[in-house]
Amino acid sequence: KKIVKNFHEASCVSATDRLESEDKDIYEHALEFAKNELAPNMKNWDSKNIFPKEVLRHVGALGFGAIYCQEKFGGSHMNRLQASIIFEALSHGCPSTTAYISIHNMCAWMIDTYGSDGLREKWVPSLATMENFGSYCLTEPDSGSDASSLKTSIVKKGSEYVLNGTKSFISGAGESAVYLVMGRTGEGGPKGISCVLVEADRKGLSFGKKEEKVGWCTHPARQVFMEDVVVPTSNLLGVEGQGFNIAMHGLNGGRINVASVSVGAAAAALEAATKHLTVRKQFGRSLKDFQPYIMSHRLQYLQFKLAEMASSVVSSRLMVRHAARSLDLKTPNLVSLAAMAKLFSTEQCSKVILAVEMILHVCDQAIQMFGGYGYLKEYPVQQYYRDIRLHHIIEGTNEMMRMLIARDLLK
Ligand code: 2MC
Repeated sequence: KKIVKNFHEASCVSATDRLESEDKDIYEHALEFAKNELAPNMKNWDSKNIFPKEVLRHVGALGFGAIYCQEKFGGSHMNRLQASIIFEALSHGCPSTTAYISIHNMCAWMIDTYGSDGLREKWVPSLATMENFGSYCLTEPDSGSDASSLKTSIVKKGSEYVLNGTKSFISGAGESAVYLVMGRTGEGGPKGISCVLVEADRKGLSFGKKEEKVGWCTHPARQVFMEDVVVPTSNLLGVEGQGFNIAMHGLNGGRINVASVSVGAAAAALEAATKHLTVRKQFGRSLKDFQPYIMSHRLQYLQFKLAEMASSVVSSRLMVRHAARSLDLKTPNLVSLAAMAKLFSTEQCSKVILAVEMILHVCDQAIQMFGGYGYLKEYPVQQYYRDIRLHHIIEGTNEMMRMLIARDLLK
């Protein structure tokens, strides 16, 4: 039963345009959930820094906890395009919560793809239902963009590994049951890095304070400290020295997912702005009518602005879905396409949301102290903006995305 309609379903900004009917159903299902279960809570979760565990379990029950993992371990066995569609739809309800779901999915996929059968059987089913949560631990206090210079040590002692080090900005830390830790088992640089699964109850694992963030407030980020944490060598993902490649393969999907979250937030903001222009009247006419015939008026450009915003949403979405299809097909250029999708969408979509704030701001100017709606927390656009602004930084800064694209062109 369809309750929520896809905004402008038959128009140029439709999110389901040209999708196969199965993918269209997936989008609408996720959107309905987002509008019914996420959107009504988004403001409260944000202002009170609530990590909505119970609702995340509903997300798991929908099959969105291990979207692209094997069915035999509880995954939904969907493709990357479908994952992108899901994250875009969910983002309408709460970009911050959706971004965490995307990181969690990256962790589930890494275990499903590189873990032993023992690790898969033990962890993927409960990650799929979101009974348990996962955290991805790459960044350290002194290694962000230069990820392969990380210092966390993983020393083999018989049938065990001993881990020492600190990880920073770890989403879900303190709440997650599993931590996928990239650490050094060998030489300096990427080839000496391995990926080990650390369970939350391991002795020597502890967490820093909950970071106070501008956005992404609906899930915690903390430092993760490891002091002589001992895990069995069977907790290794892949083989020793493969950890950096595993981390990067995870991030290719992560970058597409986070770009999808940006597209969803921008599409939601566009929807809000369009409705606002339609219902709000000033100077005896609806704001949507302030163009083109009152060209001298300060509000003259509202329609053009809306058209530019819609174009940004659609072009970003095309790029994201193109990258997702490339990841499904494992094309050789997938790294650059994922980087392009993230670079383009996160920046364009922030502009879309800034433009929404501008529209509200222009309204404010129009009748002199009309009220700064864009600045009020009552209006979700500021939250969309705060949440997706981080997407210029996480999962590889956009400067690193530019570097990856240029490197591909020049090689
Ligand atoms: N996909 C697949 N393989 C990749 C890859 C990618 N995206 N990026 C690098 N590699 C491979 C690369 O091909 C090479 O493999 P091989 O030697 O087998 O050919 C290996 O990894 C080493 O790569 P580089 O030689 O490029 O290593 P370098 O140290 O120069 O790394 C860079 C460069 C900038 C690409 C990498 O450090 C990077 O991506 N930095 C950004 C870090 C990042 O994204 N952090 C996000 C943290 S997680 C987060 O924010 C969350 C919210 C979860």
